[in-house]
Amino acid sequence: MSVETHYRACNLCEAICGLEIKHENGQVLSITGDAQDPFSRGHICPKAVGLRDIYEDPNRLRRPLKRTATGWQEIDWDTALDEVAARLRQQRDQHGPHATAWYAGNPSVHNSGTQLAAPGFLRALGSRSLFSASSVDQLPHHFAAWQLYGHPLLLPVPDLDRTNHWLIFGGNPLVSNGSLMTAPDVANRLKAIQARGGKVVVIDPRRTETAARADAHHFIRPGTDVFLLLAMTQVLYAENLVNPGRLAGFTDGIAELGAAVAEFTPEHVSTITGIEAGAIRTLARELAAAGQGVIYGRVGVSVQEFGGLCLWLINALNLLAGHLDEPGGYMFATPALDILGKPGIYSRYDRYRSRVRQAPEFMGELPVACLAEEILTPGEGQLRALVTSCGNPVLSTPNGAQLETALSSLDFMVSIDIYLNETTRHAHYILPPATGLETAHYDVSFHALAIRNTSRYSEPLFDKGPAARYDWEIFEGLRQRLEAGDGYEPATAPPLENPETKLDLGLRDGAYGKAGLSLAQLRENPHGIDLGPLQPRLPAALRTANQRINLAAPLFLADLGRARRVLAAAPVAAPDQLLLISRRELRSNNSWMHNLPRLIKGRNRCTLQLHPEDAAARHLTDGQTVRIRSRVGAVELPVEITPSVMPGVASMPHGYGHHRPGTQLDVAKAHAGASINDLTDDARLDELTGNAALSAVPVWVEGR
Ligand SMILES: Nc1nc2c(c(=O)[nH]1)N[C@H]1C(S)=C(S)[C@@H](COP(=O)(O)OP(=O)(O)OC[C@H]3O[C@@H](n4cnc5c(=O)[nH]c(N)nc54)[C@H](O)[C@@H]3O)O[C@H]1N2
Ligand SMILES: Nc1nc2c(c(=O)[nH]1)N[C@H]1C(S)=C(S)[C@@H](COP(=O)(O)OP(=O)(O)OC[C@H]3O[C@@H](n4cnc5c(=O)[nH]c(N)nc54)[C@H](O)[C@@H]3O)O[C@H]1N2
Ligand code: SF4
Ligand SMILES: [Mo]
Repeated sequence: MSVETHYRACNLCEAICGLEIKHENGQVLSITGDAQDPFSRGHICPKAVGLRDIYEDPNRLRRPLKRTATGWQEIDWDTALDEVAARLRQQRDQHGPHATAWYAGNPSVHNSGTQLAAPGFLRALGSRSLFSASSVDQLPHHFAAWQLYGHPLLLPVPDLDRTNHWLIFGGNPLVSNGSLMTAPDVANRLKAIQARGGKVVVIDPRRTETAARADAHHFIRPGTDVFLLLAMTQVLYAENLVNPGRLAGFTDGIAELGAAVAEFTPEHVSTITGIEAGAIRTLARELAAAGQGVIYGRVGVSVQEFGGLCLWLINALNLLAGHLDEPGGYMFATPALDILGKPGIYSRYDRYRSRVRQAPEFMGELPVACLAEEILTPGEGQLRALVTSCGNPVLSTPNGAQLETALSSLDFMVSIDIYLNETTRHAHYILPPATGLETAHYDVSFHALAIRNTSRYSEPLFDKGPAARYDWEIFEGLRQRLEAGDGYEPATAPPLENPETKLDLGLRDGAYGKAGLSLAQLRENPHGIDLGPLQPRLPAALRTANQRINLAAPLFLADLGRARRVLAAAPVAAPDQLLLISRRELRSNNSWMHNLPRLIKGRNRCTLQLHPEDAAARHLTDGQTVRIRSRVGAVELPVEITPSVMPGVASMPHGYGHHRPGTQLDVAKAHAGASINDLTDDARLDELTGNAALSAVPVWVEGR
């Protein structure tokens, strides 16, 4: 055979870069950027080669595993699916459907097989004890979108290619490659803003890689963005800079919002945020003065106690400054595949609550910060079984050590995952799907969050072989068995529903269907199809009952009371206490790519970054091992002394902590690090949205 070339989209992060893969005889020879992809234009990051390394990883699971008294045993697929379905049915019969929980992790949205097929399985499971990584990530974004625009998935994105002023709160797109903003090659798009005379400003307690390339950066005390945003809003009103333009015609609550923020003057919030009043005024004035400007917030403002309020105010500021739904501002994509579903009033909020903490459901989910207590607290409705898919909550959710204790107490657990890791080691069965290069893929979510309208479909590069199953086949196999009960007969079972059929129908029914967009057309265009720049979509796209936006929604106004109380109390940090924040690094991806030698090699990146003042106060020297303690636990790490973090702040990456026994991650184990989520506190929640407050966790740091 000769060398062949395959084109596909990288599904490791939200940037969805086009890849050009040279291969021969089932071996990958090289992975480079696809220069013909109109969206990513040849850009890739160092993680792209990870797709090959995952494919070849000897630790990656290829057969179902069953836990037995003498260890893990490989079993065949039909036995595995039969036994798992039987155990799930048994749980349901004994304890009711809601005693079995579900946790979906991040790669679920990077995997169209899971995304399109898991809902069918969940319907068959019938449980409302549903949890996901959304509640350690972006629930506040969904909450604000629901309240303002009527649907949690109607999420605006910064129109990067046309903006002249980009104000970033709590995001580090140069490392994360962008999030809730699909924008491959952020670095060059950022440079282009500057080249056309525009300005990029970053608000972050750490001088990030993005901040280093920006025109201005302000340190902010972690967890206090809500006050800065309130004060910026106040400045717009106080200085007559409110100018919603055509949006005034369908926006309510402008005056009420002005009244609600009136007390939050820049002077009033300066101490708590650590930002001078004059600088706050400048931030607001510049946003208002920018002809084409946008304020954007990401994980840093979402995973904190006031995440919901932060995202409300970020949307409101864009609207008030005239940037919402305007070119160069905060716009809505028009995706080829609609993800909003049928029109109708969205009402999936507080229909039921978590049993122990009474946290309200949102989007059919409960906060994952409540998962461990729901398993550990005895009584009517206690969780007894768990299904995980694409997730590693032991490392990714707050108080992971407590969750581990909880998982080990379950009657039954099954994980659909490619690794035997910190979470799946607690399962009774692990069902490993074919992955990455073996799968077909369409970015259902990320085309809907992209800064240009685009569409791209990827064929599998390698045949998964007859012994493997796709994620969607696992879900469909379980769904059929749950639905058929004892009557399940493999020989007479109907064919599994391939999600590609759904995809094709969705494309042909979608915004570009009439113009000919279909799966067949995408197959003929392996570099993807550009569907043009973002278009204004309001008010037609609104899903609110009256087709208007209410800036003064009662849930937000009520939650301001919580913010007022925090502001009124003197700064709470004890002098010896630091506020812990998380960071990402380019060659890593949450918790699960540390087993790839090419990505993990090099200096140890799992360090605790401290400002020189804080290190001196504790008599610490660079590289020394320190003990970090919080209300819930303690870990040890080498300290990295750097002025790039704000005084009073400690920064550590998330996704490490691979020392736990019983995993099959030979490389990651040798680079174990420590898990930040052994320090983050399950009790800290954004009460409004249910998102975990992973940022600004009080910790104590001392030399050993
Ligand atoms: N302190 C702190 N905690 C955080 C964060 C933070 O910034 N700070 N970030 C949060 C965020 S934003 C997120 S999204 C979460 C992520 O939280 P999780 O989604 O729980 O964790 P991941 O590390 O992404 O785990 C992905 C899992 O999917 C598996 N996997 C990979 N590919 C496939 C596949 O094709 N099919 C299947 N079935 N499984 C696959 C991997 O083996 C791994 O077990 O972590 C959150 N936790
Ligand atoms: N290389 C790499 N890329 C990734 C991932 C990865 O793990 N590695 N994960 C992917 C996932 S799941 C996601 S969700 C995205 C996330 O994408 P981003 O949100 O862009 O990524 P983060 O690096 O978490 O950026 C959060 C920033 O918030 C800052 N921060 C922390 N607390 C506060 C605060 O209180 N206020 C303010 N203003 N800032 C604060 C942190 O210092 C950090 O710089 O990245 C995705 N891409
Ligand atoms: S930026 Fe994201 S999508 Fe692009 S190559 Fe890197 S991991 Fe893949
Ligand atoms: Mo995430």
